[in-house]
Amino acid sequence: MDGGLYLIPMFMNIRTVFLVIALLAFGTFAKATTHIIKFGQSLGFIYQPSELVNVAIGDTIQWEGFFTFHPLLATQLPETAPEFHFDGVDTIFTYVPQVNGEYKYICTAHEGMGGRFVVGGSSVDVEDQFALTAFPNPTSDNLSISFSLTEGANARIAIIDIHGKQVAMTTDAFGTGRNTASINITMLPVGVYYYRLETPEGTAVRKFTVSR
Ligand SMILES: [Cu+2]
Repeated sequence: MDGGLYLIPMFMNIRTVFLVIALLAFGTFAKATTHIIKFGQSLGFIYQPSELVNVAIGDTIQWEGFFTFHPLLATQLPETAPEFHFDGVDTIFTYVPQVNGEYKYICTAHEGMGGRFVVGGSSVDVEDQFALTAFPNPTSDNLSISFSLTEGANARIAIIDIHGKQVAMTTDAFGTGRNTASINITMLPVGVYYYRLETPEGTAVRKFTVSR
């Protein structure tokens, strides 16, 4: 009798332990959040919210609006985070960050329309870190891109158009400190472009103009 009464709570305890484990596992899985960012239309030329600081790896960033009118382009990415851009007819675009750090993006059609999100609470402003600049700007035939690295590394410089598509590219080994790379842009038609510096420390994008 005593033994029987003792066994029932034991059995329930084991079940409770499994239940707690299952709930914890589900809770961890279910914690992945979808962060919705709306833009355009009645909101005007802004992203709402334009800032998200509590994003976790594996969360989904979901933009909702008209990308053909407001083309989306990532302008800052931490470390090895893949770049993103979208100007398709779909009214939803999603990105799942896999690297902690600060991400920035813009609408390429409207000056000053941009936003940022911080993953894992760590915020390193890569743009400031690189002190990325280009000259001359506007340019007609050649663009010199100047940037700082805290450690020597192979870096890639891509020229992208307002749709985020790569139109020119160069790769080289660069040293610690200040570096300058030149890229020939004589084949590019007049217009607005971006140069994207991709390094192991992160990726940063800035605008330039081709005029002749
Ligand atoms: Cu826009």
